[in-house]
Amino acid sequence: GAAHLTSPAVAAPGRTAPVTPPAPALIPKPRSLKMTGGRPFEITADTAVVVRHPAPEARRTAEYLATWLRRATGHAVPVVTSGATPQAITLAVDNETPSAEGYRLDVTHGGVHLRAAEPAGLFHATQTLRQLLPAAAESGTPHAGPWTISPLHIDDAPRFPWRGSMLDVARHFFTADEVKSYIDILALYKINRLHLHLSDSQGWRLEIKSWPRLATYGGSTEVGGGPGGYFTQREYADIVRHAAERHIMVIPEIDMPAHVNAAQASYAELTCDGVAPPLYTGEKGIPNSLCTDKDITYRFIDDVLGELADLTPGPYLHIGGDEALATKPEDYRFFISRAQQTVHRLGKRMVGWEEVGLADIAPGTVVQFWANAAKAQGALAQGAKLVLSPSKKAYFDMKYDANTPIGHDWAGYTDVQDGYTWDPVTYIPGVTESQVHGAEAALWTERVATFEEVQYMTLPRLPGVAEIGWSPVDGRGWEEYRVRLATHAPRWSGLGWRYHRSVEVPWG
Ligand code: TNX
Repeated sequence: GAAHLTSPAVAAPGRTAPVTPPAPALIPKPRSLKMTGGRPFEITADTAVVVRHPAPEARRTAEYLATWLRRATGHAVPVVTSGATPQAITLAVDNETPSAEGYRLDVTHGGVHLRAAEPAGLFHATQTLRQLLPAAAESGTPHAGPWTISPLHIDDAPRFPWRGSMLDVARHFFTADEVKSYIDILALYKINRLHLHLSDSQGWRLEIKSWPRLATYGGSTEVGGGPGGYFTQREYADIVRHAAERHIMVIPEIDMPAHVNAAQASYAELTCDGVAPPLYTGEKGIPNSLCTDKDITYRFIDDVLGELADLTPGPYLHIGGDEALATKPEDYRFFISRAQQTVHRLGKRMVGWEEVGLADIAPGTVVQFWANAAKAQGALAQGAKLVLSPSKKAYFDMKYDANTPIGHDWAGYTDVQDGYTWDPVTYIPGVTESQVHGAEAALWTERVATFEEVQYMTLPRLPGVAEIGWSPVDGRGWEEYRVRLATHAPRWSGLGWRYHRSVEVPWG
C-alpha cells in the first residue's frame, strides 16, 4: 500500500532530536504525508495567493481560497498572478500529479505550494490546507492568529472517482440555501457528487416548464403535510453552479416508474385509469407506477428528462427505478429500456438504483447498490459500474442507536464505527476494483424534517464515507480514525452545524 504517515519523531537515547509535531488529523487521510520539520509557515498581513496559470478554474479556486482566508484571518490576502511574494500560497497547474483529482501540497517556512494536473486537484488541495488551519477559521469572522502550519509534504489522490452524498429533498423539502450549505460540508471532505432525489410520491421538487403543475401542485406539500416547495430552474442552476465551483457534480434523480404519486396527482393522464390520486403526505411507500403502455408516459419522460438534461452540465441522469412493486416485470423492463433510450438520446449516461439490473442496460450504466447483491451482480454482468450505498452502512436515515430520536432502523442501527468499517470492493462477493466507481451516502428524509436534523444525521458519519471513497485501505483504521474524527467537531461547530456526539468517538 502507498499509505505513509510518519508518526511524531522520538528522540534517540542520549541525543536531543528536534521535536516534529504530530501529523495533522486530516480526513480523508492522504495517500502520503510526511512532516518535514523546521520552522512553521505563517499567514501574515503580507500573505498573498499566487496563481501562476490563470486558467479561469484555477483563478476561481484561488479566489475561493483567498476569500476563505480573508474571513478567517482578517488579512487582505490579495490574489496575484506573478511576483516573488514572500509568505505566499502558490497554486500551480503542472503535469507531475497526473491524476484528475490528485494534488501535492508542500508547506515550508517560506511558503505553501499547491500543485495539481487538473483544477479539481487544486481545489482538493485547498480543502486539505483548510484542515491544516485551526477550526476557529471556520466561523466566518476574523480571529487573531498566529496562523501557522508545520512544514510537510503531501502527495494525494483518490482511490475512487465517485464519492457521493444523496439528499432526499422530496419527502421533506430543503431550500436552495440549505442545499448550498450542505455542499460546503461535502467540499470539506472531498466528496465530488451531490445526488439530489428530486421527486417521490410525497413531492416533486423541480420546476418543469412543459409540465408546470408537477412543481406548483405536486410540490405543494411533503411528509406530515407541511408546505413543501420546489426549486425554480434558476435556483437549480444556482445549486449546480455552487457545486461546480467546489468541483462537485450534481446527479439529479427523477424517480420512475414508481414513487410517482406527486406526478400523478398533478396530471391524471399519467395514471392508467386516468384518475388523479390525491396528494400524499404519509411516510410509508405507496404502490404506484407510471402507465407503461401509454404514449403520453414517454412524452412525459422525454419532456422532463429533456429539461433536466439542459439544466445539468454533468454527464449523468439518475432515473431511480427502485421498488417498482406495482409494475409487472415485463413492463418494468420495457419502461427502463425506453427511459435509457431517452437518456442516451440526450447525450447522457444513465444511473439507476440496483433494480435496473433486472432490465437490459448498456455497459457503463452506473448502478447504485443499496440492499440486493443479486440485482447488483446482474447489472455487473451487463458491464455496469457500481456505486455502493449499502443500507446497513451508508444510509444516514438509519438511527445511530436505540436512543436516536429520529430516523429509521429497518436496516439496523448505524453508529460511526459501523459506517466506517466497510469496503466498497469486498462488500458484494465477486466484485473487482475496476467495476466499482465508488461509494455514496444516502439521506432519506421521511423522518428528517428540518435542516438541523439533516446536520445531525449527516455528522459525524459523512467523513467516514468520504474516507472510504478517497483513502487507501492500508495505513488507516477505526482506532486511529476515531481520534482524527474527534478533532473535527470544533470545525463543524464553527460552521454552525449540529452533530451527534456518538459515544464511540473520543470528543475530548
Ligand atoms: C428505501 S433505498 C427506499 C427509499 C426510502 C428508504 C428509507 C431505495 C432505493 N428506496 O424510498 O426512502 O428505503 O430508508
